[in-house]
Amino acid sequence: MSSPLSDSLFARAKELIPGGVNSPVRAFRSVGGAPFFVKAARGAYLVTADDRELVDFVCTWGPAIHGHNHPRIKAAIAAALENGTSFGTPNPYEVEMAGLITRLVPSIRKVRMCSSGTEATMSAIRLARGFTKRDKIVKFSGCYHGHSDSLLIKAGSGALTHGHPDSAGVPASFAAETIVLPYNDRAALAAAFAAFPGQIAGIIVEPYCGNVGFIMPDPGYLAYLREITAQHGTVLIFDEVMTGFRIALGGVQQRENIVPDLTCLGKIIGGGLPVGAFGGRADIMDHLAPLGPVYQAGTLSGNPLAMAAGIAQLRLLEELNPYGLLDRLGRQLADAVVAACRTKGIPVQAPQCGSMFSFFFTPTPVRDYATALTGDAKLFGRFFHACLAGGVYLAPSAYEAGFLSTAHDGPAIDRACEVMANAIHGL
Ligand code: HOZ
Repeated sequence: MSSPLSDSLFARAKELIPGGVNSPVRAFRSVGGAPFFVKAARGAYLVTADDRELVDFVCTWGPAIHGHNHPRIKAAIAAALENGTSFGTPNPYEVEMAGLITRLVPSIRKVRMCSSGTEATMSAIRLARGFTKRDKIVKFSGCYHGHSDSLLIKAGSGALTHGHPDSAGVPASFAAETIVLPYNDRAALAAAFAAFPGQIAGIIVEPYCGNVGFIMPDPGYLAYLREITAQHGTVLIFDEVMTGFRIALGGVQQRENIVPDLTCLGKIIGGGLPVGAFGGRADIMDHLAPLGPVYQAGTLSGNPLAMAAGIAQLRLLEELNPYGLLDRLGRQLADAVVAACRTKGIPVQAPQCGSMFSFFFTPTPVRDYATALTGDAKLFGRFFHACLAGGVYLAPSAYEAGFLSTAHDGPAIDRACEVMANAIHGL
């Protein structure tokens, strides 16, 4: 979707910013072509620098669950702005936010705010290590937990998309403390506990994976994680940066009825402003400085504008309880693509839960990293570009989840279903 304005902005950006982007997932390298530039976003739509309107299924990578620039969130930010942008002291907003989070996600008895999902997962890992006095952690291949050293190993998202799931720059000695296992594989986990008795500080998992495409757990798998971690005194960390307040008000843990020890949050709780949070059992959280020996800090943690935006977003979710609507929209979209693929004879897997979805062009059911890679990424690239030409924006990677918002209800979803079905027919 090149245009003179986007092309010249990108040319200039490439001179000044590595790859022309401030986060690799925004580059179009795996689907081909060049990213477009956006000057505004409203409801379900992005407005490009060239005045094209696109139905947006990236939703700023998850936060925009009420659509872009919702009037209530805008008003909350504007009101907070009157009082200042950052205080560097405790503020009333962060207390209100902590109250909301602990009420809506009952496994979180105490919470610490930070500025990104990466900070949340990095800090939760350090806390698990400090609490257990053990060094090893377990993560699952294809899960992405931000870009801290311990976690950038067999990682999903941009790391996988751009072919560097084990990032350069992570010392081998750090990586040696991270045990990487296949998701949904109970035997592999049992073997790891047997191989490293009393050494595993924590398991971190995206309970529903969103960074290798969208993948759900086998029935009973999350309960197994809870059981085996409890047996071994290992901290169970749910990374709900994507799924928190999106899959349900109380996240995947509410939907699956699992109580993790720690939970990482981000995206939705910032209402579109930079934010992260981690929280859980009070006895673990009290190991954080200033009460305990595990250090964690941040100049803009609990930032009043981000807190005000997040509070407005969470209150709106409580008021509207939109999860039935979001699931209906998600199913409508998945059904439209699956039906078109069936007509055309294209094998597809379309996992979807509520407002998260993805499409893998493969006959193989997708339940982990290895099966996700069976998807035809080249075909996905053609599908992506056909959608974009028709005015629908999906994440520019076969290995990212799609996101819906309440604003997609109505003309946006109908238009998207038609465009996406036509895109399949044209492949
Ligand atoms: N976590 C998101 C990708 N799966 C988006 C954040 C980023 O820019 O990497």
